[in-house]
Amino acid sequence: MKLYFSPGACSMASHMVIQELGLKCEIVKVDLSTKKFSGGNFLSINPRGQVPTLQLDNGEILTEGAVIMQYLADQAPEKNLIPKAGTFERYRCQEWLNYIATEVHKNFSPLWDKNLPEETKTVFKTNLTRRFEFLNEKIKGKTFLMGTTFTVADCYLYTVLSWVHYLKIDLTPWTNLMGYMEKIKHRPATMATFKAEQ
Ligand SMILES: N[C@@H](CCC(=O)N[C@@H](CS)C(=O)NCC(=O)O)C(=O)O
Repeated sequence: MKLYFSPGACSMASHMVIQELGLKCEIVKVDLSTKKFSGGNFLSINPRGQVPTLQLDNGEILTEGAVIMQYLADQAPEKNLIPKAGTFERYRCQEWLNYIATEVHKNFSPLWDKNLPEETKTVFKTNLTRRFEFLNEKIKGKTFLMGTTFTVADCYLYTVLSWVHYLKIDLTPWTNLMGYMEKIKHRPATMATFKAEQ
C-alpha cells in the first residue's frame, strides 16, 4: 500500500492510523501546490489532487480520509481502532468521522487560503468557535470521543485541531479539548507520525 500525504495536512490522520496499527505502507510526499510527487504527476493518481490518497497493492485508489481510515482500521480488526461493521457503535464512530470532516475540517480549510480576506476568515473562525464549544462539552469526563477506547475518529480530530498552532487560534479557553489533545500528542504512534512526516 501507498499513502500519498502532505506533512501536517489532513492526511496525517490516516498516517496516524497506519502507525497505530503498525501496517506496512509506503508514505509518499506530495507537493500540493504543484501536484507533483517524486514519482511524477499526482493528478494521474488522484485527479482531485487531494491528500490523503491510498493506493492498494492491486492498484485500486481510495480517497476521502474518513473512508481511508475505516478501510485501514478494518485491515487489523484485532487492534480495535474502529468498532466492528454493522454494530451501532460503528455508526457512532462514522457519525464522528462525518462531523469532523464536514463541520470541523471544512471550516478550517478556508483559513489556509492566503488570498481570502480576513473578514471572510472571521466567519469560518466563528463557526469553529461553536464547534470547539460543542466538542469541549462532548469530551467532558471522557478519555476519547468514543469513551475510553481510542479510535480513528480521535486520529482525525487530533489532526485538524492541531492546526490551531499554525493558524494562531487560541484553544486554551476549551480546557477539556486542551487535555484531550495533550493525551493524544504523547501516544507513540502520534510521535512516530510526526517524525516520519518531518
Ligand atoms: N474531501 C477530502 C478533502 C481532503 C482535503 O481537504 N485535503 C487537503 C489537505 S488537508 C488537500 O489535499 N488540499 C489540496 C487541494 O484541495 O488542492 C477528504 O475528506 O479527504
